[in-house]
This record gives sequence, C-alpha cells and structure tokens, in this order.
Amino acid sequence: VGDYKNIIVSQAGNGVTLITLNRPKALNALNSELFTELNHATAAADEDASVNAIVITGSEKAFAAGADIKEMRSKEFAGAYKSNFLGHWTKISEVRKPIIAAVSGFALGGGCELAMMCDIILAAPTANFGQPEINLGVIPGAGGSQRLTKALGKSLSMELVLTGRNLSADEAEKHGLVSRVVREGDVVEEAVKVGAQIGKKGQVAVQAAKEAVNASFELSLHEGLRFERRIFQALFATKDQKEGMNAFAEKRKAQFSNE
Ligand code: CO8
Repeated sequence: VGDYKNIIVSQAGNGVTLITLNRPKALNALNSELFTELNHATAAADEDASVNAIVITGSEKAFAAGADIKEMRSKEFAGAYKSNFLGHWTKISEVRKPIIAAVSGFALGGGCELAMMCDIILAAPTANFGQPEINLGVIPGAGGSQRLTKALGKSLSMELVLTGRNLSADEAEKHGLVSRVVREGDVVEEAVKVGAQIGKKGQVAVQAAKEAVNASFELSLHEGLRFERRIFQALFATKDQKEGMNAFAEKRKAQFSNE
C-alpha cells in the first residue's frame, strides 16, 4: 500500500494496519522523509473505515535508533527554527484510532519518543529504551523530557536523560513505560492481536476511551473527571451502548455497528 521509501505498509487482517519502519542500514534512524511517510500512512489508516487499529514496528535489531544523526549534524539554529525542525514529527499523536508500538531492539532518542507517541507499547525481551541525546550535546526533541517523565516519574527520567543510560525491557515493564514484555519473536503478532481485539469493540467507544485517557495528561483531575463523565453520558446516544448493554442482559455476544 502506498508509494513509500522508508516504511512498509500492509494490512495484517482483522482491521489492523501494520506499518514497518524500513531503513535497515541505519537501524531505522528517523528523518523528515520517513516521518512525512509515517504521517501520511497513519492519517490514511485513520480515514479508512475498514481499519480499527494501527501497529508500528521496526526490525528485530531496532525499532528505531533515533533521529538520523548524520543528517542532523550540519543543521544550524536559524534553519532549524525557520523550518520548525521536528515540528511535524509529533503529528501521529493526533491520530484518533489506537496505535500500538511493537518494539524489538533499540528504541533510542526519537525511536523511544516515537514509541511513546503510540497508545500502547509492547516490548520484546530484546527491547532497549533510552534518551542518549546528552551524549550528542543536545536534549530529547520530541517528548523525551515530557512523555518519558509522565511514564517513569522524575528520578528515573532524569537519570536516563542526564546520563544517557538505557532501560532493558524488564526495567521498562517494571516502571510502566511498556504495558508488557512478550516472548521473543512474538511481539508483532501479539500487537496485531491486541489491535484485532480492540477492533471487535464498538469503535465510537474506543475512540472516546482513547480521547479520555489522553485528556488525563492535559487536564487537572477535576476537569479530567468532568470530561470523562460528559463523554460517558454522551455514549448513551449511541447504538453500541444499547447493543452492548442489551447483549449483556440477554446473555449473548454484542454485535457492535460502530454507530
Ligand atoms: N542516526 C544515523 N545513523 C545511525 C543511527 C542514528 N541515530 N543509529 C545507527 N545508525 C547507523 C550507524 O551509523 C551505522 O551505519 P554505518 O554502517 O554506515 O556505519 C548503522 O546504523 C549500524 O549502527 P552501528 O554500527 O552503530 O550498530 P551497533 O549495533 O554497533 O550500535 C547503537 C547500535 C548502540 C544503537 C548505535 O548505533 C548508536 O548509538 N546509535 C545512535 C543512538 C542515538 O544516539 N540516538 C539518538 C539520536 S538523537 C535523537 O534521536 C533526537 C531526537 C529528535 C526527535 C525525534 C522525533 C521522533
């Protein structure tokens, strides 16, 4: 699907679009062209009524080893500022459908940040997370100081960002950066399964749930609870609510129409 040079897009069945980062020679280092393609592919999946979830993965060795350092090294402030360098790299966080990152190997710098822009991170035992920008004389540029801190808390995030040390898959699981570590070789399959499982729910509720959880990162508790309650109340206007609750009472499986 699509005419892409840096990613491979395929349909994994059951309404799941699989996007594979594909710059093997550079350990999937991220550049503007790759992100333009990723934005395009995720937006297309978001628009496509036959798609319910998106999985983003890399290779066995690397989810992504960061922004492309060789392309970045000659940048100057004025150019970076005028072109709003990295400005469009966070666009996938605007996608409304759930995105699952299936991470094997290195997820460093921008790679870790890309995984954190996704809604769920599943990790292979080989997964390795870190923000090594400090070793390059810079700092994280796409959420590493913000999303990482929300996931890990201050002390551990500070340690990673200030020393550049990486987290193993087990540590990442222990501290809540990833939802779980799955068996070697199974991470993509498992992520697709999770996507398919979400696909069987009522999709209005799925999008509402994603929106509500994400709101918790932006709003005060009071405002967040109000937002949640309003959406909860609004869902009583959907056919899926009637179907879901009637099916329970009638002891049968719900058939959601996504309306
Ligand atoms: N950029 C460019 N090329 C890279 C990168 C990278 N980030 N990472 C690896 N490569 C290239 C290597 O240069 C090498 O190329 P070549 O074969 O031509 O020499 C090839 O990939 C294979 O890499 P290695 O030989 O180094 O493989 P190793 O297994 O020995 O080491 C490592 C793997 C440890 C991952 C190592 O490659 C490494 O340290 N990479 C850099 C990690 C890093 O510093 N990442 C942070 C980059 S800065 C950043 O991400 C800023 C974030 C900006 C926001 C992004 C928004 C999403």
